[in-house]
Amino acid sequence: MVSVTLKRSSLYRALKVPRLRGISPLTVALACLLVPARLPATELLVPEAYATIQAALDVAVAGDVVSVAPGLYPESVRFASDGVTLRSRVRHGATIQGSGHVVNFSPYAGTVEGFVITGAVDRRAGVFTSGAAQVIRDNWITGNADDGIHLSNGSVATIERNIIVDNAPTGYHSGISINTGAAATIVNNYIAGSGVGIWDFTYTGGADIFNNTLVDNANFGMLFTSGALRRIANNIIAGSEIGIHVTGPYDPDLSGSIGQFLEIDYNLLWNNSMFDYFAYLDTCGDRSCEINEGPFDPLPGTSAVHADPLLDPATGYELSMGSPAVDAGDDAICPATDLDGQSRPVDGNTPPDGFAACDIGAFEYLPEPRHETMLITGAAFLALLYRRRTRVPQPY
Ligand SMILES: [Ca+2]
Repeated sequence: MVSVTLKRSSLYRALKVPRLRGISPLTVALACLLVPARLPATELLVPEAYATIQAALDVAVAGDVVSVAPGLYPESVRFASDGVTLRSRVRHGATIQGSGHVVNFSPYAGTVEGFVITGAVDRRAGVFTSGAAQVIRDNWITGNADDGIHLSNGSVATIERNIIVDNAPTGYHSGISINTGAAATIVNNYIAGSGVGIWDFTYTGGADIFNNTLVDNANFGMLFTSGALRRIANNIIAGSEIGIHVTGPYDPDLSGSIGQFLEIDYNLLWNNSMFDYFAYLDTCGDRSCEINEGPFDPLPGTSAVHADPLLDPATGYELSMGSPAVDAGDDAICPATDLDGQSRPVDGNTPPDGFAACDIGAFEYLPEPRHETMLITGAAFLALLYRRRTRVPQPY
């Protein structure tokens, strides 16, 4: 024992490391080797501490938040670690203007929220993922020359409350493109002005698609070319050539009925110039006997609405009073909020009928205070006014 103590003392004298009462100097030395250069769960401030978003992403580790002040950031950015959150401090206050994939997760998991994302050149996407799990939330994705969001190679993404407008307006350029092996949950997004609103050709992954509003996507509102089981409900799909286009199933195990791999119900389809639904069926599973079954209207499912959604002319996407989308959705899958973060469901009838039912689409209609509703109590009236006035994008 004595000899060991002497050896340690000699070591620390030689290194000029002071002894700490009750703590082995050797323990301290080992701990110093194990402690990372920077503790996790740090907030990295751009531009206060890091001049560019990329500089912060390059040093961020799991649990960190890269917090970006309002302003224009002319860079394409790429995640460099798993589990990092890239956040605009003010919703839509910071703009990332790139030329390649503007926000590129590949191959990492992470979150991007609150940005304006713009500027991708041809064959590049506003947001690009490959592998791992991502959350893409509360962004305004616009002015990209190809897909707004492009998922690939096993990516599993949650895509919610994004405004995806005026990206490439032709061909198969999509607001959201879900490629081979990827999967997604797509909720409360507004998608307009692409060639395709949502294109799913995963074959193995698929997407659940709830409460989105898709308008004026030139060719297809939604295009499905694969056979994964999924549900499409509570969506508004208007102003395309074909509202929902289904090809397949190609998997023999799923052959025979579109209903076996797609559950399509509670959607509002309107003003799609060729067909609301169009389907090819492949009953033998190898495409050799593919037959044209379209227009197939309605596809299996219930409670479809075929009427003008009466979108608010002031915004182009919120519902107006009396819209057939109000209180017409499936409450079983109603998200807790709408695109603006408004709690849902809300009783949208005027006067209220006492039932808070989910609306179809990305926005929950809030009844205006009207003469007919003046019998409600003063407190409820003020609450309604307050809710209406706060229905604008809020900072986090
Ligand atoms: Ca409602």
